[in-house]
Amino acid sequence: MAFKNQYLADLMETVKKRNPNEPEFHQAVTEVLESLEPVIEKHPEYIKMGVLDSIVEPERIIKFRVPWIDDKGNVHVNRGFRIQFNSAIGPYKGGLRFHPSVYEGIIKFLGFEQIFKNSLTGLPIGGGKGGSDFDPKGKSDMEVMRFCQSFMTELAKHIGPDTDVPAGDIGVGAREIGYLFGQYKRLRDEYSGVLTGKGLTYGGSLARTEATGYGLCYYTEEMLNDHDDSFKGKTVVISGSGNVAIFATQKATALGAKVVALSDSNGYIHDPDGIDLDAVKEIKLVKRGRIKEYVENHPNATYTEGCRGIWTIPCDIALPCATQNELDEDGAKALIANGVKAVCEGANMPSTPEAVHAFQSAGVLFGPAKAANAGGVATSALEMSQNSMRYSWTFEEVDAKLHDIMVNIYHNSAKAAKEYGMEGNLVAGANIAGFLKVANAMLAQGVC
Ligand code: NDP
Ligand code: 2IT
Repeated sequence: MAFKNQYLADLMETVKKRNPNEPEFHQAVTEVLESLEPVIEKHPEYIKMGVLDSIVEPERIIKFRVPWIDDKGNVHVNRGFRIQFNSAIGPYKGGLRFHPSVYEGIIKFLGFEQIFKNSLTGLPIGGGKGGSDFDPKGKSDMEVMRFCQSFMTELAKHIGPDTDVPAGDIGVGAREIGYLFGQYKRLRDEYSGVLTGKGLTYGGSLARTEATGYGLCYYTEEMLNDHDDSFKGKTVVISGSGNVAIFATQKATALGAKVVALSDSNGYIHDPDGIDLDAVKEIKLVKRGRIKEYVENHPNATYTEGCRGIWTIPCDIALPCATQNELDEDGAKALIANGVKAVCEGANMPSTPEAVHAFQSAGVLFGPAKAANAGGVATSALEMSQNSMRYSWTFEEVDAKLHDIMVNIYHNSAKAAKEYGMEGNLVAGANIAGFLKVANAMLAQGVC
């Protein structure tokens, strides 16, 4: 889509020129700037004070070498990144991704999205993201440990509980966070909430593991309730089979839906009887295996090679929970043809712009990632609060706060969309509501 506003068109050109060959970052910025057209027409002060020029430029980019030694004694060198994007409303906060596809553009898009997502939670957290092109798949625990220790040896110089608080993302779960935390503590001689997603024996919060998937379902349920509908009796397709997908499956099932499909980067399973989540947890969380192993013990289930075909399975609700741009226009058209009612994004930017447009044009309820998957980082912020208090809330207390946060995100986004003349457009609503809080904090703090 072309920008009607010349200032925004010029800004987008500058972003592309300054960040060449980073299509994911361009995609994320384009979507946000498009939503902000009516906002800056009403508030020219954001342009005058350079808020938009600043918000698309990271405060700091840290890029470093990560050497490590495998079990056979061979030396490997990976690249590490931490992008500290915006600290207007709190310390930088956002996950670390370990995946071979990671490069600066991926971390930049994720860090940019994180600014608005974190703002939507209503909690005092700025935006940041990091990671490495290291692939934890097929590595031994000792190799992962040595990698994490090397990664943290550099990262520790740049983070801290009041400065920047990383967490998990793709390829970074409890095991990696444990090794990273251990190394930070050793280097700094400091026991603090410098990372979230920690184990429960050393400062982790109850419900953080479940939070992104649960939060996604709380948001989706609220959106459906607002349209006199719910998860009850619905057929659901979820992509991915990692942290977000597994706990989205658990909560959607608890809310009365039947989840019939999951995937990984090789292919997808379809179980018309409803996914047996204990079996998936055993394969993915305990054995770190592949999703195709599921069909060995589930005779009614089928496995298909290739992950994009998952969107051809008929369903009422689709929850993409794997990775960016995994749901394209063809996938969207297949879902729409099969009568999908709602799509909410568990992964970050899983739908291409063409897919989002197809859903919105067809009247499908569409919940964008920065709103729908904010439950993970929101609960990370609750972990930071508990660490600061040196106290822990019960599972039920954290879960209740998470639920309230997701309900508020839905309504605040819906309200912002309406206020700016785009009723029902939850993409624009999330971008506007997320932006306003950060922009006003930036204005108040002066050009800096
Ligand atoms: P995990 O590493 O636990 O799981 C990732 C899942 O996505 C795996 O099933 C993986 O399959 C699949 N996947 C990864 N890359 C690709 C690819 N290129 N094509 C197809 N499938 C792929 O990560 P999470 O569940 O934590 O993260 C999933 C998504 O949710 C990401 O977009 C992440 O940014 C987002 N997210 C995560 C949050 C969290 O708290 N963890 C919070 C908010 C958003 P395979 O095993 O084959 O690689
Ligand atoms: O994309 C995300 O919001 C996350 N990976 C979670 C970040 C966090 O700090 O918990």
